[in-house]
Amino acid sequence: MDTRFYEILRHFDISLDPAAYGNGHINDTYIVYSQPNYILQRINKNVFKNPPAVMENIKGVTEFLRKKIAAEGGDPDRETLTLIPTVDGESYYHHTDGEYYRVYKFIEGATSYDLVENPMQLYHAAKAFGKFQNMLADYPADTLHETIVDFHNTRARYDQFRTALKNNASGRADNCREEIDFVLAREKDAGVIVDALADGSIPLRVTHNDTKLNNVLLDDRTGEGVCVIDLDTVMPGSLLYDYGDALRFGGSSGAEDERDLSKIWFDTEKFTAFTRGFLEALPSITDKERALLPFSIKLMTLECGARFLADYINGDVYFKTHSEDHNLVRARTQFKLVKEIEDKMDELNGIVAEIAGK
Ligand code: ADP
Ligand code: GN1
Ligand code: MG
Repeated sequence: MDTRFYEILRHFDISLDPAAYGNGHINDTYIVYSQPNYILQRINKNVFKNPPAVMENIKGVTEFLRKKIAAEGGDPDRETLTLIPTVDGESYYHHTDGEYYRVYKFIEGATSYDLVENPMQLYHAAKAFGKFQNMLADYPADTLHETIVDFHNTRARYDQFRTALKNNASGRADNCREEIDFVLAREKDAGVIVDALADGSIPLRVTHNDTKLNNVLLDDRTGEGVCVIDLDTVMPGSLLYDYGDALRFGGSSGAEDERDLSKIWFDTEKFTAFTRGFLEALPSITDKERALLPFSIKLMTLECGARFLADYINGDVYFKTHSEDHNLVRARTQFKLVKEIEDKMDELNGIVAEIAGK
């Protein structure tokens, strides 16, 4: 059995570790330089209440993907995450400090982008996320744990938002009345996707649910998608969650935490590139799903903005922050984008119809 996991934990003082890595908002990620390199992660227990269930999902999904990738002649070590087991053969290590750690093979020769540099990156990311959904289409969905309950249930997100307002734990609610009103004024949209899933008018699929551009690695040589990562939220959901969330981030002209809102707009070129890749990869999309694509970007952006704002009001207890108003700044970019998407809705619907040839 591979002893490297113990070695890493013994020789790597995680709490003081200088080799922190990446820009995820949730887990603590470290790079372990060795031959070969590894990624070590401490799972965020505040966000994921049941880390063993998260790991059971990831183990199941990555083993399933490995077989499919190998059968298609691909390289499973590069095209999906590879968990390094502990000496006891477990997929994670529950340390005496109460924390849960896991180790993945570091995927070389590929990059995770925190900012979109050109629309082609979105085309390739869309193909990778679309392919990911395709490969999981026959995964036994009933074996998946719901790692975060109601993750993209926007109605439930509104309930959480109202609870944050009522408690006002940070006392910051008075600093952001305009933003609070922006969220509350749009509640009528909250049920559209959840209701369509519930009445069966759109299908439940196995989805990734966190399709930020930095959760896919793009090949340094070809620019193509290599591997979809950050599998903590793989759960049954809607194709619209993956599409909408990817363009929430990728369709923006700027960073998620850009302070200068004049630099933030919704970029139809990026939108077109992503949509083209996604529709090419997922010909199984239904008419109703396709009709809701632009709307889903607006809803996922509104939902994420409401989550950032709720966290600001709760006192920054969920997302990692690097300044006092980081979550408020993030929420503002999301709301600027929501407004932009609302204004461009007809144009976006027209582009989808054109790409789909409808
Ligand atoms: P979080 O849930 O905090 O977003 P991620 O799993 O997305 O954590 O990891 C954070 C970052 O670490 C990613 O955006 C990526 O840059 C990098 N990363 C994670 N896993 C790997 C891997 N196996 N190989 C290379 N880079 C990785
Ligand atoms: C978090 O883990 P990361 O950084 O890829 C969050 C997403 C948000 C995103 C906003 C488990 O994603 O839902 O959309 O931040 N993940 C979780 O940047 O809450
Ligand atoms: Mg991530």
